[in-house]
Amino acid sequence: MEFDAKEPKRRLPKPLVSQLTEEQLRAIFMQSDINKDGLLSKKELKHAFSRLGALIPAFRAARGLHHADANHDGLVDKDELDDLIKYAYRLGYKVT
Ligand SMILES: [Ca+2]
Ligand SMILES: [Ca+2]
Repeated sequence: MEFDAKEPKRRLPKPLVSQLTEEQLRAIFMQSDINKDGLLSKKELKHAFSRLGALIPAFRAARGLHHADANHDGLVDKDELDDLIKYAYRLGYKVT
C-alpha cells in the first residue's frame, strides 16, 4: 500500500462575490413578474433591477426595456426575455 505524504492540500480562496449566471438572472426576472401574466412591465423590471442592486432601477428598467422590447408594446415577453437577460448579464451584476 502506498502512502503519499506529499499530497497537496488545495485551498482555493472562495471569492466573496461572483457574477450572477444567466440562469440566476432569469430566475430573478421570472420572480419579478408580480401579476404572473408572463410579461414584464416597466414596473416589474424596476422591481427586478432593484433586487439586482442597480443604483437607479428605473433607469435600468427603461434601458432594459428599450433594449429587449422588440415589438414595442412596452412589455418584455418570453421571447424578449432572452435579450433582457443578455443585457443584464453584460452589466455584470454580482451576488455577495
Ligand atoms: Ca407581469
Ligand atoms: Ca414586447
